[in-house]
This record gives sequence, C-alpha cells and structure tokens, in this order.
Amino acid sequence: MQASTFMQVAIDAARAVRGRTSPNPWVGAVVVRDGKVVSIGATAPYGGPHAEAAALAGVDARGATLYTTLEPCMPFEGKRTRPCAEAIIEAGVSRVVISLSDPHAPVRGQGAAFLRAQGIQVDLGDGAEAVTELLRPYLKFRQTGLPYVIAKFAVSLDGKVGAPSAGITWLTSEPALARAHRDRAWVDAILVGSGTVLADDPALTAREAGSPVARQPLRVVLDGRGRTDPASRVLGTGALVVTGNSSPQWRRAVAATGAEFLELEYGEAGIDLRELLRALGQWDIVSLIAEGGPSVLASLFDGGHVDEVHAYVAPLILGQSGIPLVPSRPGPAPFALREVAIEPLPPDVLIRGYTGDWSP
Ligand code: AOF
Ligand code: ZN
Repeated sequence: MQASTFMQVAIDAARAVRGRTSPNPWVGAVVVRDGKVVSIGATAPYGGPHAEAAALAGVDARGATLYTTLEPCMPFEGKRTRPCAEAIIEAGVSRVVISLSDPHAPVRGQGAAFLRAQGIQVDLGDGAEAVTELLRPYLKFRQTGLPYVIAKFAVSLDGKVGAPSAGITWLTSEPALARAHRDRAWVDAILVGSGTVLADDPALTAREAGSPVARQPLRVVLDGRGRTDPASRVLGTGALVVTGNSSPQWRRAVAATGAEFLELEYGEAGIDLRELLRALGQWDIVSLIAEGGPSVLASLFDGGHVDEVHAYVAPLILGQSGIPLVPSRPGPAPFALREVAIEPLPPDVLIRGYTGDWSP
C-alpha cells in the first residue's frame, strides 16, 4: 500500500538521514494542521534529538496530527533523550500516524499503547512497506544483534573481479565509483580481507568528489594471521583489525598507527564470521559493506551472512587471466536475488537485490 502524502514527506525526511543516526534508527516526522505541513523533523546523529522532538520543537502542535515513520519512544535505562511519547502528549497533539512499531524491546508496542491510554488517536501502518525497506539494517540489527551485511563487488561480463597479471585491477568507471562512495557514506563499517589490503592498498574512506566526507565508516580488516603491512593506507585511527593468530611485533607496529584490535578465536577455517558479526553488532555496527576479496565474500555467502548484494558489472571480458568472483572451493549453493533493482551507471550497471537469508 502507498504511503499517504504526509507520511511520504516523513519518509523522505528519514531517507535523507539514512544510516547517519546509527545505532539509532533513521526516522522522519511531520506535524500537520488544517491539512498543511507545519514542520518536518528527522533524527539527529546519535545522542541528538529524535524526529518527533525535532518536528514538535518551536511549533504550536495543539490539536495537530503527527506523522512519524517509527513508533514514538518510551523511557528505558540508559536512554539519552527525552521520550518522544511524552513530548507528543505535552505538545497537545490529538492524532499520531505511525508507519512501523519499533522492534526495540522497551519501546515495541508500548509507545502506541501509552499514547492511546492518554486519549490520543493512534493509527498504525501508513507507509509500513516503504519504511520496512528503508529501515532494513536497523530492523535486522534489533532482531538479531547482527549487522546488516551488503556484499559489494565489481565483475567483468565473464564474472571475473580483475586480472592483475594483465595489469587490470580496477573494472568500473567514475559513475560507479561515485555511487559506491555514496553507500560508504551511510553505512557504519566497511569490511575487507587482508588479501585485498595486500593487493590493492585501499584507503576505504567515503569520498565525495574526491574529498573525504565528515562521517566515515569504521574500516574493518579481517586479518587472522597478521599479514597486513603496517604501512597500509587502511590502518590508522578509525581502523579495526580483526585478528586471531598474529605476532606481538606485528601487533605493536599496527597499534602504533592508531588502529584498534578485535581478537577472535582462530580456528581451522580461520576466524568464524558469525563471531565477527556478533562482535561488530556489540560494537553498535548496524550496517556494513563487505568489499572483498573473493575469499571473504565466498565465506560470507557460504555462511548465509549476506543480506543484500550490490553487483557492479563492467563491460569487459577478462578471459583466462581473470580471477573469478566465486572461487571453485565449495562456494555457496545457487540462489537468486529478490526484489532486484537495476541502476545504469554508464558504461557500467549496478544490480542490487536481497538474498533472503534474513527478511524483515
Ligand atoms: C523515536 N524517534 O527519531 C528515533 C527513535 O537514547 P535515545 O534517547 O536516543 O533513544 C534511542 C532509542 O529510541 C532507539 O534505540 C530506538 O528504540 C528509538 N529511536 N525513536 O521515537 C526517533 N531515532
Ligand atoms: Zn524518540
């Protein structure tokens, strides 16, 4: 079902701050009086005001209708801001239209019930489909404690990720690069394996027109055995090196760059990715983009850890010297993406879709 016109305004406000409020959900709210939008609010970065509080600030909302994409919050221990449900009552709002209830246990269902008990008309479900889609990372994080994982890669027409022996390590062009950087700017973390760091020495920052954006994702390097060159660009403050079986000298050199460590058990198959994701969830990483290389992506797919795929396809044939996206190891069982979207980024194409391993 289509969102109402007013809820659509709230959804657009929420979309404009997607990811930037993490680990809080990105929410939009609109105050409507006499059929007109009086004010629009969106969640501020973590610790700042919520969407409803922002929309209600400084306006006369007595008798007004408040449209909000998420159930207004209730008090709980450790809460940083004033509960929105209370602010709504105090403002004299007479009706609240909500897209989705908040899966956060102390709030779920209780925000709506509290408002009703105070005599406010509460309608639930307007725009639910669009908001469920927009809040997928937050919904998964709240339901499972794990980050929402986007697997991102670029392939040639023959499914190869590069042909270093032929001097080809980069496949896509500027529009695809700019598009990928827009995603880096809203997620909480970028994950790569040490092989990718050794091969490409990526910076893993989010850049716009070549300059780093203000809010940078955590740069996570999966390096069980401590192979990363301490001079790698990815290290430094804002980097997290995940290791299990590495030498103290190497750790000292890496720590000197300002990078942090996450130590996990190093088993026969290396680091258990579920353990890694669980640990990242505990670090309040709500969403991450896994950018490779092939062995990290294959392990994520094998384990059923990928929620969304961003496949950039470049109009090249790399032939025999190309490295295949999916190594011929066991690899994932065949599956098709769902709810596929295609974005032309000439001369490349982005194919996006959900794996269905987790569904909201
Ligand atoms: C809302 N509107 O815009 C958001 C909500 O510590 P606090 O005060 O920031 O509260 C965080 C919780 O509030 C968060 O875990 C989630 O349940 C809810 N987020 N609620 O009414 C908003 N961002
Ligand atoms: Zn709130």
